[in-house]
Amino acid sequence: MPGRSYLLRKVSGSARRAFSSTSAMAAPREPIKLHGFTLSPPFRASAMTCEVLGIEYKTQFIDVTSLEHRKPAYLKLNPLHSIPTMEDGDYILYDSHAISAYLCNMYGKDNKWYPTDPRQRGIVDQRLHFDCSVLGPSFKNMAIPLLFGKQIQPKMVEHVKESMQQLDKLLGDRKFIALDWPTIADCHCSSTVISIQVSLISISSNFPTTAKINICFCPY
Ligand SMILES: N[C@@H](CCC(=O)N[C@@H](CS)C(=O)NCC(=O)O)C(=O)O
Repeated sequence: MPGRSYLLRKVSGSARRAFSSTSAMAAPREPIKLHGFTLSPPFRASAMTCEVLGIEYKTQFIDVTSLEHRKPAYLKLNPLHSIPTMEDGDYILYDSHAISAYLCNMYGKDNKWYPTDPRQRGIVDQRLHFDCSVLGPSFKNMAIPLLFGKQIQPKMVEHVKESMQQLDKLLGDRKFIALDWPTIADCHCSSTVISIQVSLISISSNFPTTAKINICFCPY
């Protein structure tokens, strides 16, 4: 039976090999491919992450109005049919928050956009999860009827208002949503907020603090 140190050496050896095969690189070998459409906040957030990191990317337009994202070609890439999906060579990833984190881990030139310090990263992750589970879904709920020309229910607007109130609390009187400088959490939250603002002008005037993050930061 092998000794403990032999097993430890073996495990750390494979961990090192696994790490070295995926360790950070300067730039992708070919442009990152992002499948989606620009009206989609998570798509724009992933595109924004490419832009701020200076990564070359190209957009593969997906027409959700003709349900292209539910067709076999797209489902082969992403069985969850969500938008966006990223292709980096033969590596495929979906969920925009995971995509942004991956791009920073893989191609980030410094630790500013997605800090490696556990406490700073913890705050950034909290904001990303907030966008993924609270802010984004409240908008998506309302966006689907909007996109297909249907009536929005008052409870959908109420839901958006509540999530904006929570975002306002997170932002306080600071300029950026997570830290004292912009991070990928700003890409994601500001992208969702700008879609909310465009869709519901009446709501956004009630949230002057939140409105500020877009004006300061959002390049779209
Ligand atoms: N958490 C996901 C949400 C993605 C999402 O819901 N995107 C919408 C477009 S904005 C979508 O895929 N809608 C079509 C569907 O869910 O089938 C992400 O950040 O990528």
